[in-house]
Amino acid sequence: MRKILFATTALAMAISGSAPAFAEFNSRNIRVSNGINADHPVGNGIKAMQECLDQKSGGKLKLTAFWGGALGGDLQATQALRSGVQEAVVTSSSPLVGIIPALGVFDLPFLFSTPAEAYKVLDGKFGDQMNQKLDASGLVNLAYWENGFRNLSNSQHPVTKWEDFSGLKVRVMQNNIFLDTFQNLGANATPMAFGEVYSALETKAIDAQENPYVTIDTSKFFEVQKYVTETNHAYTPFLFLFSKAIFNTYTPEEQTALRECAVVGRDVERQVIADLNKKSLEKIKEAGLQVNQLSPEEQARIREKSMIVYEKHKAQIGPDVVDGILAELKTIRGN
Ligand code: TF8
Repeated sequence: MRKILFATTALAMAISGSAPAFAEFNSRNIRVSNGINADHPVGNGIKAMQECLDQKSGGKLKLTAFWGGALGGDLQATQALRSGVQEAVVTSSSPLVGIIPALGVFDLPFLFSTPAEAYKVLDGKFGDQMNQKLDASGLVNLAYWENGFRNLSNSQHPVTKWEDFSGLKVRVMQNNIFLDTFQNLGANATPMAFGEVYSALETKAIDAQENPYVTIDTSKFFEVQKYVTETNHAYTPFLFLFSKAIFNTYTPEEQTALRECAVVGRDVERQVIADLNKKSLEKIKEAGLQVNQLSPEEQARIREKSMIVYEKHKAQIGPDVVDGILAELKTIRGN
C-alpha cells in the first residue's frame, strides 16, 4: 500500500512538475551533547524527537547524540554553542548561572513541590521570559526537558535530620546557590563538574552528591554510595539548548520543526522519568543502599531553615525574577 502511495505521489509530481518534497529542508547533522548516559530518559526523548523530525523533514534533520560528557560538560558544551561550534546540548540550568544569573531562580531550595507545577511554570509565561534571557546570550532554548527532583546520596551515615548534614563532604553543581544551600545545612560543600563525580565518590574525595533517582541509577552512583535520603530539595530543569548562531542560518521550516519536535521529545522524556523513578529507586535498594524518607516535621524544618538562601541570592538573581516566580506559584497553588 505504501509503495503504491509513493509511486502515485512520485508520478503526480512528475506530471505536475511541482517542487520536490521537503524542499524547505536542508540536510543537517545536529550534534546534541549530554552529560548523562544514553540509558537516561533523555535518550528516549531524543529518539522521539528524531522520529518527529524524520516525519517533518523527510529524514533531512538528523540528531547525533553524544553521551557521558563526551563533548565536554554542561558548561563547556554550552560555551561551544555560544561560539557556534556545536549545535545543541541538553544541560542543567544550574551550571549556566554565571552566564545568565536569572537562571539561578531554579536553584532556590524547595521552590517547586510537584512536577506538575514545575511544568506549568516552565512551559508557560515564566519559562518564556527565561528563554528571552537565554536568547540574548546566544542560546535558543527549544524546550524545558526534565532532570527531576534531587535527592541526597552519601557513603557515611543515614541522613534523616538537619544535624546529619554536618561535615558531610557534598559535591554540588558549580553554582553559588547550591553551594550556600549546602553550607547553610552545615555540609562541607564542594563545587565540581558532573563528569568528575563518580570517581570522586569512588576515591572518597567526597562523601556525597545529590541528583534525581534516575541519575543515581543511570550514572551508577549507587555502586559507590551507601545511603540515600529522599530530600526533594530542588527541581532543576534541563534545557534543550541550540546555538543561536547556527539556528539563525536554518530555514524557518527547519526552525519550526526543531521547536515542535523538541516539545514532542520533552513529553516523552518526562513520561519516561515518571515511570523510571520507581524502578530506579528499586534498583538502588536492590544494590543494598539504605533509603530514608524525611519525616514531614523534619522536611518542614529543613525547608524553613533554607529560606535564608532566597534572601541572600535575590539581588543577584533579580528581585523581579524571584518575586515573579513566587507570584506565579501562588496563583498555580491557589493561595
Ligand atoms: C549535575 C546535573 C547533571 C546533569 C547532566 C550532566 O548534577 O544534575 O546530572 O546536568 O546532564 O551536574
